[in-house]
Order: sequence, then structure tokens, then C-alpha cells
Amino acid sequence: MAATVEPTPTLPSAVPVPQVVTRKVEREPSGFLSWVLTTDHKKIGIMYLVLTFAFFILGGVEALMMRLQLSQADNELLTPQVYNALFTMHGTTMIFLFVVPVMAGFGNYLVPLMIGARDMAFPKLNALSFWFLAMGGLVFYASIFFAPPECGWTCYSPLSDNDYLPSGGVDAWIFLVHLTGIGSLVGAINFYATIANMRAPGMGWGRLPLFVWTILVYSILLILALPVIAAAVTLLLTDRHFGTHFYDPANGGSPMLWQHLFWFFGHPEVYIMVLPGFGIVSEVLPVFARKPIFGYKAVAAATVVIAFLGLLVWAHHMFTTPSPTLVLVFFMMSSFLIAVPTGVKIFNWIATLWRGTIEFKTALLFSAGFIGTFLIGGITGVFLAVFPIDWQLHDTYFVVAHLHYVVVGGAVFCIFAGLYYWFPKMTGRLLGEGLGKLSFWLMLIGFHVTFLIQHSIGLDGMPRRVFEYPDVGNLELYNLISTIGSFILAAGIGVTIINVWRSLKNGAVSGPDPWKGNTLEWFTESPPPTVNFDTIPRIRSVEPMKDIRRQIAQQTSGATALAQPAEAEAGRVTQGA
Ligand code: HEM
Ligand SMILES: [Cu+2]
Repeated sequence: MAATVEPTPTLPSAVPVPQVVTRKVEREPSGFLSWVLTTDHKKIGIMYLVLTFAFFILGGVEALMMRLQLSQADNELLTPQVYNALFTMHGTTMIFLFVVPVMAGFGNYLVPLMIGARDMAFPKLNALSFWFLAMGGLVFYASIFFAPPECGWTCYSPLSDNDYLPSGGVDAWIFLVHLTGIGSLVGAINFYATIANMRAPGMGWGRLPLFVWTILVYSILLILALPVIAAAVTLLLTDRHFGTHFYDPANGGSPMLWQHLFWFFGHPEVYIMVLPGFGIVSEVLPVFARKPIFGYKAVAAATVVIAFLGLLVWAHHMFTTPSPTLVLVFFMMSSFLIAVPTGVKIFNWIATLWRGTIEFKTALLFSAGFIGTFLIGGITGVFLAVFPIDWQLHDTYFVVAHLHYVVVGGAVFCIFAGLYYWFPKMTGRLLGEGLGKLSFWLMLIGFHVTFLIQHSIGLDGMPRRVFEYPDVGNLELYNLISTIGSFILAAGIGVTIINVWRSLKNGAVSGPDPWKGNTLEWFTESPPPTVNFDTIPRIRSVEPMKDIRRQIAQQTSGATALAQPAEAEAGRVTQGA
């Protein structure tokens, strides 16, 4: 709306003069344009979720193609070049275009709702960060029509230098890192500003929902890590095209510099991917266990400690480089330390479930599946942090197994928990529980069939990033099992896609608060109106919705209302209005 404010008359005049004169009222854009031009955090959040899920499917198809190639020894389905391109596209897509930005999607949709704000602090900047992401993805995927990059998601020098990979694929990768990086950076600043300044009255730091805590820490980590990778790829770009030698040992540069810069970003990136997942689970578990989260302060503090320690461990990815033993020992010990706050969280989640009145909804199943799966990934991480063990296992399938237990167990399962939990808020409809549970079990079984056996494949000595292997020992059988697992996993994901498709039109209507949630997003309608809230309640605890329900119960003549959703619902509307 374009409105001009007339100067206030200095003397009171006899005739009343309107203070605000509207000359032109612009129409709300509708249809396609209402999405392209939007600055509403909820629409931007949904665009993030849809786009990143599309990339998840692309990355998944790439994974299945690789698994098909590896299902037989000496297979000639794919050429080595295509295989190289596939693992590069897959790793890059999953990290830069799916897991990191999908968390920004959940954050965008939910952070303002959970803290009782009407939008993000900088709505236009928010739209800009989404479009940077979309452009980054577009530029990167355009390379498949020319020459896709073949340097892995890590693009180590000297492989990524002009001498070895002169094609534009590496440049497309650099461009992707820059574009998605700027997008994430402005997004992160926006989250920080929003959380620091726009919380509902009474919501001190000690009452911030745990998901919001993790988005805050995610943002700080992005702000610290992204400039480092931006610098690293800029140096790579000038090495490739403008005659510099930052990474070229023949001219006084060092490939070690790339590894230090890359992993100073790359390890925190892992926490950037999994911490918001921890946040999702910390919201879901207490709701379906019908108990407050066990040790709120410990869980919030552990998030901060994990992030801090996560900045000190990067060289555990470089144990096989020529580094002084003291350095190896330092990075081994600092990596061990991370197990402590992570263990604190796992014990707190288990204690939250302990003796709870558990409702086995799909969101709870995914959260529980996450705890078990991620735990295994954490434990193999401790193995790999012992540097003599890493010397043996570096670059084998043991690492591939470990990293997928962390990123699929630690992020993807949580993302699915979040999807089942918040879909009703976003669409007003519930996802089907039957299909949800089927999807969960297929995904859980498929995941472990795919990746558990890869530990053995690695211990048997099969290197990662190879397009074929000889038929020795059990390698062929193990690889076939892994491939079969990946198709079961894909079927599980497919079931959720069908579920979403069906529920959008035919899902049961959810109402504002289908789960009896604890946090403020359940206070408003589903989907929420553009302004989010008509009134913003005063926050008195970490579980404002429980306070509100209790208050309504008291006001509507006592305890019965608590047990009767319909009455409580009616009360909620009068409260909210
Ligand atoms: C959903 C099922 C998935 C399957 C079946 C799968 C499968 C694979 C395969 C076959 C490889 C190549 C291994 C090699 O040749 O070295 C790979 C590598 C990789 N995957 Fe996945 N993956 C999946 C999900 C994910 C997710 C969600 C992430 C998330 C961040 C991810 C991140 C990576 C990374 C970083 C690499 C290493 C790429 C490289 O070597 O540069 N994957 N995956
Ligand atoms: Cu690491």
C-alpha cells in the first residue's frame, strides 16, 4: 500500500482534516506473482522447503545411479567420468542445496511464529536470500549440460586446479558456493536480528524454544564459517584463471592451505546441518511424550558448547597430511570432547521419553529413529578421531558409512520428523499416519541395510569415490546388499511424497493445535494469517501453550476443560481474538 503522511497542521482548524491520505492502493499480487514477489516469511519458508526437497530428489536420483553402478563388480553401466560427476553433484547438492537451506526453510516459517513476531526482521532481505539460493542451484545444475565438476564436494587442490580440471564445471561449483553462501549469510544475519530483537514480551533467553536456540546457533556458525569458504574458493578462482599460485606448491603455494580453509568451514558445516535437526527433535519429543523436555538449560547449553568445540576440530579431516604429532593429538582430543555435550543431549532426549505417556505418531517415530541412528554415527566418529585408526580408514567406505549415519541419521530423519509435525500448521491438514509410519519403517530399514554394511566394505579396504571394484572377498555381495537397501530407502521417501500429495487436498483438517503443542506457533490458526497473531500473549515459561491452556481451563470453570479439546478450543478462540 502506498500511503503518504500529510504534515500535521500546527493550528487546530475548524474542519476536520484527515491525517493520512491514500492516493493509490496497490492490489495484492495473486497467483504465481504472489509467490515471486512475496516478503512474507511463511511463503518464503514454503518456497525454501519445496525447492530444497526438489534438490533432495535430484541428489537422491544421483545416489541411486551410483548405487546401481556399484551393485556389481566390474560393472560397465557408467563411465568413470560420469561416476565422478555424480558423487560431486550428489554431495554438493545434498549439503549446499538440501540440508543447510532446508533448515533455513523451517527456520523461516517457524522462528517468527515461535517467538511471537509478525515477520522476520528484514523481510526483503529474506526474499533475497531465497533467490540467491535458487540462482546458485540453477548455475550449478546448468553445468550438467556442459561439463559437470568432478572434484567431489571437497574440490581438493591440486585436482581442482586448471591443469587437471580445466572444464567450467569447477567454476560452476565455485559460483554455487559463492551464491548460496551469500544467500545463507544474509539469511543468518536476518535470523540473528529477528531472534535478538523481536521476541514476545516475557520471552527471555531462558524461555526461547529449543528449535529457536538451534537456529540462533546455526546462524552464528554460518556467519563464522561462510566467509572462510568464500575466501578459499575466491583464491581457487584466481588460481584457475588469473595466474595466482595460492595452492600451487611448484610456485610457493600449498594445497594444505586449501584443506585448512575448506575444513575450517567444512566441519562446522556438519553442525550447521545437524544442530537444527536436534532442535526439531527437542520440540517433537516432549509433545509426544507428554512431558516437559528433560534439562532444558542443559540442552540449550550443549548446543552452544557443540558449536564452539565444532570450530576447533577441523584438522581431524587432515590426519593423513604431513602434520606434527602434537597437532594430530590436539585435534584428536578436541574431537573426543564433542562427544560430551552430544552425549548430554542424547541422555536428555532419552530421559524426556522415559516414563512418558508416549503417543506413537510418525513425528515421534522419526525422532526416535534419529536418536538411535545418529548415535551410531557419533560413535564411529569417535573411532575415526583416533588418528592411527583414521590412517587405516581414511578414504574408505567406512567414512562413507560414518558420514551418512551423521547426515541422514542426524539431519534427514529430523527433517522428516519436522515435516510430519509442522505440515498441519503450514497447510491446515494432517499427513496420513498410516502412510507416514510405512514411510518411516521403509526409510529406517532401507537406511541401515544401505549403510551398516558399508562399515564392513570399508574395513575390507574398498576406497570411496571409485566407480568400480574387483570381485574379491565379499565385496560384490556387500555392495549388492547396500544397493538393495538404497532402493528400499528411496521407496520410503516416495511414500512420504505420495502422502504429502494426497494430504494437501484430502488430509484431515487439523485445526490450530492438533498435537497440543507447547510453543507459540500452535496459538494461531493453521495456516496462520498473514500477520501471524492478532494478539501476542505474555510469555511466562518455556511452554507458553501449556500456560494458555491452563489459564483457559481455570477461566472456563475448572479442570474438565483441560480434558475436553472442543471446549478448550472454543476458549482459545476468545483468548486469541
Ligand atoms: C538418501 C540416501 C543416500 C544415498 C543412497 C547416498 C549414497 C551415496 C553414494 C553412493 C555416495 C558415493 C560414495 C563414493 O563413491 O565415494 C555418496 C557420497 C556422499 N553423500 Fe550420499 N547418499 C544419500 C544421502 C545423502 C545425504 C542426505 C547427504 C547429506 C548431506 C549425503 C552426502 C554425501 C556426501 C557429502 C558424499 C561424498 C561425496 C564426495 O565423495 O565428494 N548423502 N552418497
Ligand atoms: Cu569433522
